[in-house]
Amino acid sequence: MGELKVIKVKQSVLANNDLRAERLRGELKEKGVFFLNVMSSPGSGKTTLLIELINRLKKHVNVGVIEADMDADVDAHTVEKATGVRTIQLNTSGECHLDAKMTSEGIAALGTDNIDLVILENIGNLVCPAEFDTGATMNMVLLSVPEGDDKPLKYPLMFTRGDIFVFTKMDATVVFDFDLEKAESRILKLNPKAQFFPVSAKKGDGIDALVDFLLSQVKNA
Ligand SMILES: Nc1nc2c(ncn2[C@@H]2O[C@H](COP(=O)(O)OP(=O)(O)O)[C@@H](O)[C@H]2O)c(=O)[nH]1
Ligand SMILES: [Mg+2]
Repeated sequence: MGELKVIKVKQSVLANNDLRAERLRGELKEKGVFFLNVMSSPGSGKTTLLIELINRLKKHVNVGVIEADMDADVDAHTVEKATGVRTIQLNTSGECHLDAKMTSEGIAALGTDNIDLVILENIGNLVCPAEFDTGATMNMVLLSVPEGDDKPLKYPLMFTRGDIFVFTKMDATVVFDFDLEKAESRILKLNPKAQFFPVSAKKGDGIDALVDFLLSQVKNA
């Protein structure tokens, strides 16, 4: 019997994706567009936080939004209605991640004329989106208080991929035993350069600090 041929499909898919993502990052940098990829589990507060952020950011920079979901378009309607900024919906037809090709198509559909900051609300999932470089300038990962401070232990790749980490629903610490210091030290073990922003979108706590940080990044990009 001859030797069995084994083809490492996933590796080549990821290598191709990395190339495409680098190309997209370069194109956006040339155009002066900052691309923020927002990742977290479903229900952790992405849409709610983005509305709060965008309504403050839009006074200083021009924002465009890409909402990604497997099939739905409810978040795109919600964000557009609440912020008035240019928003499109990407549907992946059942795929649980976005790759650089899909984000390139999304950004082309959104259009980058007069846009300084493109925000992508990625598909709610702590596993698949972490595997694919979208071409983003920065990855912002959310962890909500009700999910628990152990999630960096269970989903290490996601917590390695993030550049900044937002602890959401901090108002809920009164009913959940979420330990902020434990969460931070677990993330720092995976990702020593991680930066943290505890917020409550419901109460408004911590939002201004995150807005100031994002503005400084967009303006210095
Ligand atoms: N208590 C509390 N609830 C929040 C906060 N942010 C979002 N939520 C709620 O969490 C649920 C999911 O929020 P959503 O923004 O849709 O999460 P997404 O699925 O990650 O986009 C909704 O019922 C929100 O009202 C917060 O800061 N505090
Ligand atoms: Mg959402």
